[in-house]
Amino acid sequence: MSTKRLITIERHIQEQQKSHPSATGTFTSMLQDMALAAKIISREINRAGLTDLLGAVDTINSSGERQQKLDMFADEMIYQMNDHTGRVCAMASEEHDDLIDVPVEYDTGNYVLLYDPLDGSSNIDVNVSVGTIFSIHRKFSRGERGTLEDVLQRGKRLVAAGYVVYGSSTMMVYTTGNGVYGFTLDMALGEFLLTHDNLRFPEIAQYYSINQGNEKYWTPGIRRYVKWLQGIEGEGHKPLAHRYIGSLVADFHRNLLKGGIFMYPGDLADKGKPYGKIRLMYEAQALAFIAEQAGGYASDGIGDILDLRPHSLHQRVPIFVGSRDLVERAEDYIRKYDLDWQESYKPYRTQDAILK
Ligand code: P6P
Repeated sequence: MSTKRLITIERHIQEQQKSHPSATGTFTSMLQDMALAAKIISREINRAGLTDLLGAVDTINSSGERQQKLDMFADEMIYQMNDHTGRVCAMASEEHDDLIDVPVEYDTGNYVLLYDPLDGSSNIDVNVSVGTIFSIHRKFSRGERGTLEDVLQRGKRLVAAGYVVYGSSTMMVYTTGNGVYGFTLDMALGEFLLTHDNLRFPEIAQYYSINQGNEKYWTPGIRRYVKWLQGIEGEGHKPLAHRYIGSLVADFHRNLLKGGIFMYPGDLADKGKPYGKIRLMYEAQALAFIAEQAGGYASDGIGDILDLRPHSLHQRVPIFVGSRDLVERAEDYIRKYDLDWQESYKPYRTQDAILK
């Protein structure tokens, strides 16, 4: 029996609160309730095949994707954990077109919760890892109720971010700005236990993640950068291995532990996804904050994703996230070979926020 200290996520979050003198129990309880939601979602994912929770419903989300039953379950679970607590002034979810207001019968609080309740859900039916992504901003608008301004904040202003990966085991990884910590769910105890203390990207990266099926739409810079990653172009360095699960959280998590880069670039300007596929507000910002806290970096190909001034709730963003040296090299290739793409992307990148 290991004599190492068993630290539950609840206790770790309490400890973390002490390093935030201004933090109140509210913020701590939000994180603890996210852990509870993760346990409940994990249980449903693990038995989905047996309780007819698999498969799609006939609604479409903001991304134009057919919603899976477990998407809806996860979304409702996270919403119900927070709508009545008086902790949040507003929420935003991939599964809702608009800002989610706190019901008028409940008090509001000083935080905004953004979440993708079940990312990669199209993989559920084939038993591939999926994930939950969340991040927390502090309210700054003057009114009692939250506004879109409270949601559309730059990633640099995040107070917390995390994800849950529902894989061979269920793990919750979070940061409040003092490093990144990973917890593994002990199903017998029903507790998330600290298993990855102060996670950092390894010095040497092993993997690169990109959908090779989109190669015909890659810009010249991406094409050349991938050749560099493969060791075909460049100074004769060791090639990286290609790993692409098609589930952002799972790919990000593996790259965080083993070193690597996840990319979903913007396509050639006149193709399907000139700004990529990943959403800034409830996917990219959270992973960028975690990556930065773990010694990595996240870029849209031009600059730090955490510096981007958001303009809309479901705005997409090209993303290069992971080991800092790999992300910076991607920026170099784009800067050198993708001037046309940069010119076509910049107006979208810097457009004014739509607050009405
Ligand atoms: P593609 C899942 O739908 C998702 O948003 C991410 O989890 C994943 O990384 C990406 O899309 C996969 O997209 O176009 O490569 O299938």
